[in-house]
Amino acid sequence: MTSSSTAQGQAAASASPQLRQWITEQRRLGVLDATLLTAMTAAGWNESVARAALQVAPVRAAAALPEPDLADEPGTIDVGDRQVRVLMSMTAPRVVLFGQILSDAECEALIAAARPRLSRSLTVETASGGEEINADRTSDGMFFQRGELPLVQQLEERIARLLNWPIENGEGLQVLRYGRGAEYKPHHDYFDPTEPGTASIVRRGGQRVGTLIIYLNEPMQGGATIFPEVPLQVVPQRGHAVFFSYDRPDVTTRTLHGGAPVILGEKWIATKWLRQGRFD
Ligand code: PD2
Ligand code: ZN
Repeated sequence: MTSSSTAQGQAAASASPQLRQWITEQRRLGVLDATLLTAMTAAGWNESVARAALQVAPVRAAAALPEPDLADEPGTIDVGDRQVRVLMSMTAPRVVLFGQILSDAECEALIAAARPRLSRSLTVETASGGEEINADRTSDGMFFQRGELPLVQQLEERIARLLNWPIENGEGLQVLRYGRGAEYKPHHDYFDPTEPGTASIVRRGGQRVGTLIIYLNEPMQGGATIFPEVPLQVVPQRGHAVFFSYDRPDVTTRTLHGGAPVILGEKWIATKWLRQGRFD
């Protein structure tokens, strides 16, 4: 490799995912690369980094997915106010297991804030676009508004940095409690495009493209998150999180997953679903 191609490679590596995503979005809006280069250098970007970013940024936003930066095989990822551990990753399906996304005290605080607001979980009913009680999902749950509490805001900022995905594309954080025997039978998190209600659901924010399930406590027995087609079983550990993404709303993503019944104790999780676009 020549020294100039090494320098180019270094410049490309310093073009942050956020910068690349911004370029892709501007291109989608019809802004020419020459205009983008002027804007980036005016904003203080080094010109070679800006040129490299233009080269590596995807041309079409549709291909972009939430994704942690694992190219250099890091053991931890800096999310601003915390180092999140990378514990396991696989590519097909894309599943990554993280540690220490929340401290024990933060897990307790989220549970305490959510507990008084729990009610029986509903599932989105794609046949109509409404919500319904579903025998496949026997947990209790609640949603926080985005940024509703400082802790929620902090967690959302961590997730955005961890997965290189805008906060605005996230649904409100959902907290779920599974008592003994409660479960969430295997399902996909994307909305089935063949169902009549899906068109109205995806009008706000587009399809779901990724899920982060954060474990807030540890059931004594049972309650694993399962991916039957992989097969993979993630045992809940407080402060850990499992992430998976799906680039199309189709079974071939092999992202079928469920919450196995809790046998002993209870299970608390927080789920962040990520959409293609702004979920306002
Ligand atoms: O609680 C779980 O492990 C689980 C399993 C499947 C949660 C979800 N899906 C979800 O929140 O989408
Ligand atoms: Zn799910």
